[in-house]
Amino acid sequence: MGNKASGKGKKDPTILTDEDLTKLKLNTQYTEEEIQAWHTGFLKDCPSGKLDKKQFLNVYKKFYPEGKADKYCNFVFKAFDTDNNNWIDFTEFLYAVGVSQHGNLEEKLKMAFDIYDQNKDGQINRKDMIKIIEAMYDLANEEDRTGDKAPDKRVDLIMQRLNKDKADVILRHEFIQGCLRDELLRKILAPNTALIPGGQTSPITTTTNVPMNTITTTTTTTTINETGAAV
Ligand SMILES: [Ca+2]
Ligand SMILES: [Ca+2]
Repeated sequence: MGNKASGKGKKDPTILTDEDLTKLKLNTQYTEEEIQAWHTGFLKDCPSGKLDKKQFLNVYKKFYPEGKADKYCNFVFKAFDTDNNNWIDFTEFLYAVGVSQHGNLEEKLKMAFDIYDQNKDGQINRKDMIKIIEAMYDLANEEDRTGDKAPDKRVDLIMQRLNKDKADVILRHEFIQGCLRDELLRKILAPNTALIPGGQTSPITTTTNVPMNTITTTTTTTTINETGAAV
């Protein structure tokens, strides 16, 4: 086995290497033909092979003309950009789409965790969580942030239910186990559910015809109100 693509960032992002293909076949349910087709579409929208934050944000903005998408978009972008190089390459992109389309609940929750865990150290704290709740409110154009809707109140509730050992941070397995056993938590925390109130679809990019809600997937069919919070 060669390791020609091991030097990440050095390889040509427009090229789908054998290594990429193998990885994607292993980690998604797409066939080789499907992967190739996605790749062609991806390059049409992103000829450089790089989906950058600006482009990503433009899609979100179109989708949420009333809301302020910037913050939330940043969270999602960072979660998709698993190697932290500030652009989404094709493998990162298709992995995210794959989880959205075919992932089981646990895989989707893992992705939700990644959205919360912005510094990628495998844990989320109160501050992280408050930020994302605020970003969700922005996205939904929620003005009322008082009483039960206050982000810190909401986070109190989450921490209470999620954080059984009362530590300051929530680890990945705590998050996943907590959301799996607690539907209310899932409603609040699975941001991909909250992201698409009403379950609209929209192209993530103009020509790849990836429905937005396959990228930002619905984790469950739970009902979410306009604030992105559990009803
Ligand atoms: Ca990247
Ligand atoms: Ca973290």
